[in-house]
Amino acid sequence: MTIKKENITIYQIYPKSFQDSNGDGIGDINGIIQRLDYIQDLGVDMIWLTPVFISPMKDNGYDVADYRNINPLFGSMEDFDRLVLEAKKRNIEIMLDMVFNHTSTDHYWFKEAINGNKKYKDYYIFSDHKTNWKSKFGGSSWEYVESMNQYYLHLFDVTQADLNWENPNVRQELYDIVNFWISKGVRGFRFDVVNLISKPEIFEDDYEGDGRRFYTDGPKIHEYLRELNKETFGKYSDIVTVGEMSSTNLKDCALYSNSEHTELSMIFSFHHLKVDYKDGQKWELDTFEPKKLFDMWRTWQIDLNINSGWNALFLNNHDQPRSVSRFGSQKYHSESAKAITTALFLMKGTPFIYQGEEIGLPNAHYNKLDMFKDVESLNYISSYSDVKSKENMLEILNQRSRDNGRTPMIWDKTPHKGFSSSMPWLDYTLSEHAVSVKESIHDQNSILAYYKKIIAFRKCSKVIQEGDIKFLELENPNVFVYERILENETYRIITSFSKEIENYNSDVSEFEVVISNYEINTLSNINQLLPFMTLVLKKNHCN
Ligand code: TEU
Ligand code: CA
Repeated sequence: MTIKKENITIYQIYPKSFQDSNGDGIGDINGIIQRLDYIQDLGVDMIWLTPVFISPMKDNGYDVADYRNINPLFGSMEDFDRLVLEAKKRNIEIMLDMVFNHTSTDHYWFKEAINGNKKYKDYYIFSDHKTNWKSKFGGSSWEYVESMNQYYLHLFDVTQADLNWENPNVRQELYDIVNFWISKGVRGFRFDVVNLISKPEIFEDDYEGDGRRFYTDGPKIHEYLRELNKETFGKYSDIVTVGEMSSTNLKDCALYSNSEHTELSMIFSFHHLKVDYKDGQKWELDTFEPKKLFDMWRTWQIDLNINSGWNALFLNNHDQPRSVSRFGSQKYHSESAKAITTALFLMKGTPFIYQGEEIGLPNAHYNKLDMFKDVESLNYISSYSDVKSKENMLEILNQRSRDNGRTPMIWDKTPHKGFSSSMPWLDYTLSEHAVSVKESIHDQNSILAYYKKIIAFRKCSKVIQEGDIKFLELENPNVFVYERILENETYRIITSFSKEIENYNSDVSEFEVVISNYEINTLSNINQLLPFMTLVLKKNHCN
């Protein structure tokens, strides 16, 4: 099969938490190789690995100190080469994570810069004055370097210094890195927070916000992405790219993912993952109203389609709490996991499954603050411990911490869950709803079995891959309905996001049931939907 954004499903691996092969409690590349048959059996076409490069791991690899070598924690370059080869044998390609907005302050370039090497000083953003911009991980986004009497910019952690994309030498270095990995057989790239790389010419205080309006989707962003494309992956027809777009907008995203292929294949946007934030604040809890999610999905689908852009379809990744805990239900754990994925993955775009999602892995449900390990969570605890109680912070972290998505995989129910032979670097989820891969494989009704069904269905359906999308029943607060249409075929996908039985009337006599998360084979009239019921219905106009 030729790799095309329309017909592939991508599986994201967070290597640290996937499979440990040497008993140090940390997942590694050889562990991934051991699990390739499982991944192939799922039916996915590409694996995205979050960063496995040399790194002090302050931000779990998003602080890269050497882009061309593998972190010994994860293995060696030989291991990586074997992974590429073994994956290809199974018709699976590898996507790497390129963190090009910033490097670790341990990177040779940064060390040279603060040692007074002028060439490398111009690789970063140094300034005599700081602005009032906030780092995305808390605190100021400028750090003072005494020996230079200057500040450097870090939009993320203080150990993640922003690169100066204005400098053509920096851009060339980064393009060479992409080409290096292409020559190793890599066929996919995810570009981390790539819409933040173009900074303004003048740095000024932001009196309306935290500074992001000055550098998000910045002045030269499209110019830089076009150059990156032209100098690297744009020379090949079988490479898939996705840009992570932080706090972005529809207009730029249509350009980033335009069908002329001058920038990237597709985008990750996050507006749909802020629908349960109170007043946009990550650390403030709010009740989830499904209609807010539906509205956001519809907006992004319709707008990117009209403007020839392309969405990545996802609810989970290593920065997000688990979708089943967030938008689903504990009581209807299995039904809700299946419903959510049906609604999401049959829309127009490229689906991304995040490790563990396919077995319905829930949030961490930790019972102690010190079980959290993520730099963002630790910064949160230290900045709020004076104003919030421990219980309150624990409740919030159990819903919002990035560690919810980073707990190790549960392969079986032995003490170390088949993940490792010793204590894992981060505790397993304590949730009683966690089901192992082993249990799932033997259960025809498992979430895993259902994911396989959806992936396989998508793979052989041109309508789902390429058809138009039309949304119905826009005012319904709990039921999400759309049709996918191509030539003489129509699929109607109806999904309830309600824990209750929904009164819902619809004449579907022209349709047949193709997939459902409840045992239903035929139906002519719908009167009600059971909790988290999903139905994939098909109408053939020639009949
Ligand atoms: O994430 C960017 C990003 O904006 C998120 O970290 C976001 O701020 C956070 O999830 C909100 O709570 C990317 C990577 O995915 C993330 O793991 C890195 O920490 C970050 O970039 C810096 O490289
Ligand atoms: Ca290991």
